[in-house]
Amino acid sequence: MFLRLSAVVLGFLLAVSAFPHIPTSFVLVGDSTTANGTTPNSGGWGNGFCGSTNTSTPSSLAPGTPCINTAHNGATTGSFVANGFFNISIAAIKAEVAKGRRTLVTIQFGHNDMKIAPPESMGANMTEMVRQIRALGAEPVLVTSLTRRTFFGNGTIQDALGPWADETILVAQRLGTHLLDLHAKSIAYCEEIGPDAAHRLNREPNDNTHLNHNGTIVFGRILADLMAASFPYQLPIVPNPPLTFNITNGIPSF
Ligand SMILES: *[C@@H]1O[C@H](CO)[C@@H](O)[C@H](O)[C@H]1NC(C)=O
Ligand SMILES: *[C@@H]1O[C@H](CO)[C@@H](O)[C@H](O)[C@H]1NC(C)=O
Ligand SMILES: *[C@@H]1O[C@H](CO)[C@@H](O)[C@H](O)[C@H]1NC(C)=O
Ligand SMILES: *[C@@H]1O[C@H](CO)[C@@H](O)[C@H](O)[C@H]1NC(C)=O
Ligand SMILES: *[C@@H]1O[C@H](CO)[C@@H](O)[C@H](O)[C@H]1NC(C)=O
Ligand SMILES: *[C@@H]1O[C@H](CO)[C@@H](O)[C@H](O)[C@H]1NC(C)=O
Ligand SMILES: CC(=O)N[C@H]1CO[C@H](CO)[C@@H](O)[C@@H]1O
Repeated sequence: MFLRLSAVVLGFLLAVSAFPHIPTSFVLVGDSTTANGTTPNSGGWGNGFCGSTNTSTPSSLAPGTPCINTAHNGATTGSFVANGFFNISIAAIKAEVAKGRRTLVTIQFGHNDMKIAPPESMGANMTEMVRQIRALGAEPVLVTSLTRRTFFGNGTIQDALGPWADETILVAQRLGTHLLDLHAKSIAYCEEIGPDAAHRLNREPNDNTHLNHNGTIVFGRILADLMAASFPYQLPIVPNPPLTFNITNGIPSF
């Protein structure tokens, strides 16, 4: 019975992923917890979501789906614009929209914004990013900050990013954008797998912020599943049932 049911579920998932979608592109905007990890003090979920031939990281997307990671380590919403990185994002968005593609743009900040200003400052800057992205004919998708994997002795996550996640949610509600609550989902999963397994996903043993290869696979899948749920049956996201099973059930994959 279980096998039969699994076969039906698998068949359904394959059918969904094979469905001819509107040509879609993704552009990622954010800090090091989204970035591709090419520089030290970097490495987020972007490679696991987009895939990376450079690091042999499998993609969460159907083959041929453009996914352009413009996230930059150390960036706040303010410095991302002031240092010209947002202009690089804008150029990528324009190029994808010009090809007639539905272009989804993720925006995730907080890790560095929290070091310099209250949440409302990030919120105001995010609001302006959303306005500009919409003006280009693309769709902003707000993402709450990936959690740091720092634990209290009792096994709960020591969360400092909460107010910045809440601000992101507030901006999404005010502006009516899609919202992926990566902050809540990543806290829940890290608390379920516990500190030892969570720290095996660290880029360096004592770096609880950035992700190694296995970490980008896990959190890239969490992002992909949140995205697929937010746009049901619309996106060229390829399911990974065994990895999603581990994530949903709090089982460490690595
Ligand atoms: C990583 O991201 C940076 C900044 O966007 C970009 O310059 C670089 O080409 C990317 N590297 C790879 C291997 O994708
Ligand atoms: C938001 O942008 C303004 C400049 O427009 C900048 O002064 C401020 O520091 C930025 N806030 C954050 C949190 O980056
Ligand atoms: C980004 O592009 C705009 C429009 O071309 C320009 O006015 C602005 O100076 C650019 N920002 C940076 C930091 O180069
Ligand atoms: C865990 O410890 C922290 C820090 O002492 C405390 O704030 C929190 O309430 C505790 N949580 C639980 C579930 O015991
Ligand atoms: C799921 O977790 C198990 C137990 O750690 C592991 O052996 C397996 O490789 C994981 N599967 C995936 C797809 O990550
Ligand atoms: C990733 O997981 C594999 C399989 O468990 C393991 O062999 C490898 O050492 C891990 N990589 C890192 C960087 O921890
Ligand atoms: C993160 C990573 O492995 N980056 C490598 C990508 O490839 C270039 C050469 O093309 C290397 O210099 C980077 O170290």
